[in-house]
Amino acid sequence: MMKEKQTRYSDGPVVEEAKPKLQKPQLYKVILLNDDFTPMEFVVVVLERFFHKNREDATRIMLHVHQKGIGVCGLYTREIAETKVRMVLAFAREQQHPLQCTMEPE
Ligand code: TYC
Repeated sequence: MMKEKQTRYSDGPVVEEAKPKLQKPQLYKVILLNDDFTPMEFVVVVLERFFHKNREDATRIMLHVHQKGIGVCGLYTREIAETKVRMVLAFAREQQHPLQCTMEPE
């Protein structure tokens, strides 16, 4: 077992052990934007289906976006966030809703 981080050789140089560095990945906010046409119920379903929100949280987030114009659905690493955005947009277009979804660094 490694007990000390520094080893001092008499009065000589202090030797530092290399610290193993694990970088935390940059996280991205996945964002929903309000519009006048997408039904509230559809947005709630999107939040349940793609962001694993329960109905209560999904409704709260949908109403926040409806009232403020923008809102965060969740925080994800870049590739997961990109996939969520694509899936939401594909689902909305399939149902012919103009819902907009995007991402930005945390
Ligand atoms: N504003 C929409 C309506 O009144 C509801 C809505 C909420 C649409 C959130 C988009 O991201 C959205 N039907």
